[in-house]
Amino acid sequence: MRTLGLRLLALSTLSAATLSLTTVGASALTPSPDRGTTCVEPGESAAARGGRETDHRDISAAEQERIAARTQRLLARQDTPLPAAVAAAGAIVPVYVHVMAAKNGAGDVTDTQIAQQVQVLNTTFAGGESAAAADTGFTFTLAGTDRFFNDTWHRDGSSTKYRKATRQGGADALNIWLVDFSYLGVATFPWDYARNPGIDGIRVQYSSLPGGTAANYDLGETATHEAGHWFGLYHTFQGGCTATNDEVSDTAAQGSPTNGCPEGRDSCTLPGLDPIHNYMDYSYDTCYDQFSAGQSTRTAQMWAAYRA
Ligand SMILES: [Ca+2]
Ligand SMILES: [Ca+2]
Ligand SMILES: [Zn+2]
Repeated sequence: MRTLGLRLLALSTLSAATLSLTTVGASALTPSPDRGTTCVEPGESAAARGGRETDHRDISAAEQERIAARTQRLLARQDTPLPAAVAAAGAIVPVYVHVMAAKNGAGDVTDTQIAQQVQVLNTTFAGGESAAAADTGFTFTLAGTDRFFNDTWHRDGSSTKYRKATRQGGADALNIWLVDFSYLGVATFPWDYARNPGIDGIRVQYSSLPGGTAANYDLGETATHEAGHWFGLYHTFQGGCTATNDEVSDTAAQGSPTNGCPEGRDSCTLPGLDPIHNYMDYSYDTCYDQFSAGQSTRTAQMWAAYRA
C-alpha cells in the first residue's frame, strides 16, 4: 500500500497501448481500458512489485509441466556441463546495460549507479545478505553500457524493436534495459531464448537502481528478482498454494504474493511460513535477503539446459 502512490502515478501516465508492449508473447495480457484508474487496489499485494499483471509471460500449470519435462530431456542429453559443475565453477555472466533515457535526460542514471547495481547482483547471487542465503555460483561483470535518448523507448514503447536493435551477446549475456514504465521489472525466461533471442533479458524501472527514487524498491533488488526469472526461477507464489508451486522444494509454498515485510506471514496451509525474504517473492528490497539452496540448484540446471 505504501507503494500505491508510485504505482498509480506511473500507471496514470501510461497509455494502454504502451502497456500492451510490456509482455512477451502473452496473449492473455491484453490491456484493459480502465487500468489507468483502477489497476491498483489497496491491499492487493500483487500490485507492489509486478503491477497488476505478472512480470513475465503467463505460465499455466500445463505449460509449467511441459517446460519442466523439456528441461529434464535437455539435461539428460548433455554430457557437460553438469549443473553441479556449473555452480562450483561459478559462471561469469556478462552484463550489458542499456540506459533508455528520455530526451530531457530523465532516466539517465549514472555510471556509479550502474556499477552499484552490478555489485548488488553480485552480492545477492553470492548469498551475501543472509547466513541462510545460498551462493548460486554466478557472478556478474559489466560488459558494456549504452545510452539512448528516445522518449518512446524510455517509456518502454516499441520494446520488441528497441530490444532487438540494442541487445548484445549470446544466451549467457544478461541484457538490462532501464526504462520508465508501470512495472518495477519484466523478464524473459531462459526456455524462450531459442525461439526469440533478440528480446532476451530484463527490463527494469530505472528508479529502482541503488540511489534511485522508487520508495521501498530502491536498493537494486528488482534487478535481482528479474534476473532470477532470467535464470529460470519462478515466483515463490507461482501456481499458488500447491505442491508443485515454484518447483523448488525448500521454498515453502505460497498462496499469494507478499507486500512489505510481514514476519510470520502464512498464506498457504502447506508446511512452512511464506518465504517473504526470498528474492522471488514481492517483498520490499529491505526485506529481501536470499535465494534458497534449491533455487541455486535450479539456476545451475537452467543455465546448463538453456544458457551455457
Ligand atoms: Ca517451493
Ligand atoms: Ca504455509
Ligand atoms: Zn517476478
